Parts: sequence; structure tokens; C-alpha cells
Amino acid sequence: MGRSLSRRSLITGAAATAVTLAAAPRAYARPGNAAVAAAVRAEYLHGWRGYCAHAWGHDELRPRSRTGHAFFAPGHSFGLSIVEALDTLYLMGLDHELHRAADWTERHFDPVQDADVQVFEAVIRLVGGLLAGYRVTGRPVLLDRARELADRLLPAFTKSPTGIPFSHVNLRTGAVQGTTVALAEAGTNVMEFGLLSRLTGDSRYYDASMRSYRAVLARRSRLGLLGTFLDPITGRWLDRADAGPNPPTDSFYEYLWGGSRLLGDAQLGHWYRELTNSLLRHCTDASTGRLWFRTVDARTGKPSGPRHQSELASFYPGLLGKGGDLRRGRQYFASWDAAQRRWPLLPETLDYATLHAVDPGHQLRPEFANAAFDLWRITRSEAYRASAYRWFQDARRLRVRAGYTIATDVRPARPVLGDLLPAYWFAENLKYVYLMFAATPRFDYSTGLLSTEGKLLA
Ligand code: DMJ
Repeated sequence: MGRSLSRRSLITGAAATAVTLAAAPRAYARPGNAAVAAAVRAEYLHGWRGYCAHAWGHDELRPRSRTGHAFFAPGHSFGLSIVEALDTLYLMGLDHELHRAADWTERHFDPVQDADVQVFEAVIRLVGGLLAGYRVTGRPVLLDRARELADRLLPAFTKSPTGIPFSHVNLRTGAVQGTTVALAEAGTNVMEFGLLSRLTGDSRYYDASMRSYRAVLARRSRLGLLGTFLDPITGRWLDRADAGPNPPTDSFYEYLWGGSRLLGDAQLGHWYRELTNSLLRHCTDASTGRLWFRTVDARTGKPSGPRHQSELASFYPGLLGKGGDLRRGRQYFASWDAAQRRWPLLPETLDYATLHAVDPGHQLRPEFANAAFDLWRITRSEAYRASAYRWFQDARRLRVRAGYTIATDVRPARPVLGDLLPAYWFAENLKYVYLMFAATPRFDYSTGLLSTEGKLLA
């Protein structure tokens, strides 16, 4: 397994300048840590039972209409929520549920369906979920399924003249398509593929990941910046906008750091530091008195987009901290913390100059809690637990009888509810909060490594 990650190495080089989080306008009396962990686990079970009752075997639950939803391709199911849940069920000590979920996966998960799947999502959710499931159960069939699925995804890489994967592949025929490939799609696989190579002794998966990385890194601008979309056939950028750490670039950076830790790969760590330095030099915007990131032209470094920030970028304070820049990790978290106080349910897109909601929807995303978890692991500061607890309580506004749901508009006092419990909720949201409060022996708080989808890979 990967190189161990000590708490000391997490904070190496970090200037531990304190950034005070603002006083809470919404105060929640917080019970003891064990009571919070129990409450989080109970809410997780509430969602799980809704899925089991109304969508078992489907990818996702629509909790208000109480039906199933296909995530990857209409008419095809991968039992996505089940695969996503495996390691969370383990970490929360829900062993009966884990065995049922693992049984289903062994018997019914089908990696050779005649379906066009998005490679990025299939890697982080399914390959990662199966690997994490194998890790926590020791069931060899789960590793076999991960390998079978990865074999079906590989043509997206091997049929590409540049090594940058096509965005979609048909699992049965190996036919590839999709020539507008986001940066995150080009480089969010080395943790899963690298671990799979380690576990199987077959280097093809890791090699495919590294070939894609090399192709992208060779296309850096003179400022060390990247574009957002590439053509995998020609390798050309389709734009000049460096949007980091906003999507769809976000996890490209996350996997350079994560891959370097999991696999002990110095090259990945080197690339992480170089690209992060360029992002911090050219894309930060402190004009509001807070730290935000603005899209710039990769060749000139000039701002090229509005002052918008995607909720998905709120994971990045944690990555900054893990990567050694704790000072800016804290600062950027404080920006998001202020936004979360303004919007108890964070909108999908914010105007960071005014904190107005540009896209008022809310997809039950985990990124804010992910950053709180990462920074808490490094600092053990109660401020991050307080933020995570407030976030957990605020999310209860989206609790419905059969689980939790997304919202289509968070601006009204009562959010306008949608009808979907995304499968990543079972992998990420409550896992981060639970781990912050549970002190469970099932997680190694010093060396444990989670993927972008919250999968326990080490
Ligand atoms: C998840 O699939 C992962 O966290 C991914 O890295 C980004 N998007 C979703 C959650 O918002």
C-alpha cells in the first residue's frame, strides 16, 4: 500500500497563521462528540433505509417520488449507491448493512454492460468504490470486479493517440467517444489505477494514468497554467482559461497530491507543487478582503471570467493545507465559512464579490465538509468541527421522509426541494463529519487516505 502519511508530514512547510472564523449567527448547542457521531450515523441510516426501501439495486434514489434513477446510462444500473456506500458502512460500524451491500455487489454488479459510461465518474465512483469495498471487507470478488471494470475502461486511454482519455467508453464494445475532455477527466484516476496496479501487479492501469498526466503537463503555458478542456486526439487545448481550482479542473490537482502520497510517487508531488505555485501566483483574488480564485487566461495570467466561484471549489482549502500551505488553506476556508453562514445551504455558484447566488441550486455536495475534515486532521482545531457540525445541522433542511434531497433554489426561507439523493452522499457527506467526531479505531487518523470521492484507499 502507499507511503504512510504522518501528521508531521502533513504540516511540513506550513505557516500556521491563525485565521479567525467569524462568530456564528446561527448557534447550535453541540452535544458531546460521541453524541454528534451517533446523530450523524442515524442520519446516514435514514438515507440508507430510504434507498433500500425504494431504490435498492438502482443507481440512485429519488426520495420524494420514491423511485430509482439511472446515473450512468438510461436503462442500466450499477447499483451505484451500494458501491459508493461500502466503506462508509464499514467506518460507521454498520456491519449488517455492509454485508448486505457487499453481497449485492458480488452477485449483481455488472461491469460489462452495453452502456456508454463517463470514464471519470466510473473510475472515482465505481473502481474506487470497489477497491475501498475490497479493502474493508477483504472479499476478493470486489477486487476482481474492480479489475474487470478497469479493463473495460482502459480503451478510453489506449485508443487515444495522446494518452489523454476519451470522455466516454462503451463497456461491452470498447467503442470510445467524447473529444472535449475536461482537465479533471484527464487526471483523476491515478489513485484508483495506481492502487489497482499495486494490488494486481499489472502496471497497465498506472501507466495509462501517468501517460495522460505527461501529455497534459507537456502542454503547460509559459506561466505554468493550464486550460480547461482538451482534445484527446490532437492534444490541443480547446480554450485558454485556467479555472483552477473550480470545476472541471478541481480534482486534477487533488490527484497529483493524493497520488504522490498513496503511491509514494515523487514526480506527482513535484507536479503538484509546480502547478499549485502557478495557481497561487496567478489566480488568487484578495480584492474583497477574502481569498478567492478567479479564472485567468493561461497565457497572459489576466482575469478572463466573472468573479464567480463554484461550490465544488470549497474542497480546495483542505488540499492547500494537506499540500503544505496551511496559511492559505485556512484563509480560503474562512472565505467559504463566511459564505456558508450567508447560505446555510451553499448555492452551486456564488458571486464571491457580493455572495449573491448565481446558480441557486444545491446538489447536496460534500466539499465544504471535506475541507473542514482535512483541516481539522491537520490542526485539530475545534473551529473546523464547529463548522462541520453547523453544516450538518443546516443540511437537515433537506431531510425528507425517505432520505435527503437536493434543492432547486436555496434563496427562499424554505428551500425549493428537488427529488434526488446523489450517490456521492453515501460516500462522502456524512463520512467526513462522522470521522471528525467518532474517534473510530476503524480509521487511521494519521495515515488514512481518501480519494476525491471519499473512498478509503489507504
Ligand atoms: C463527487 O463526485 C466528488 O467529490 C467529485 O470529486 C466532485 N463532485 C462530486 C460531489 O460534489
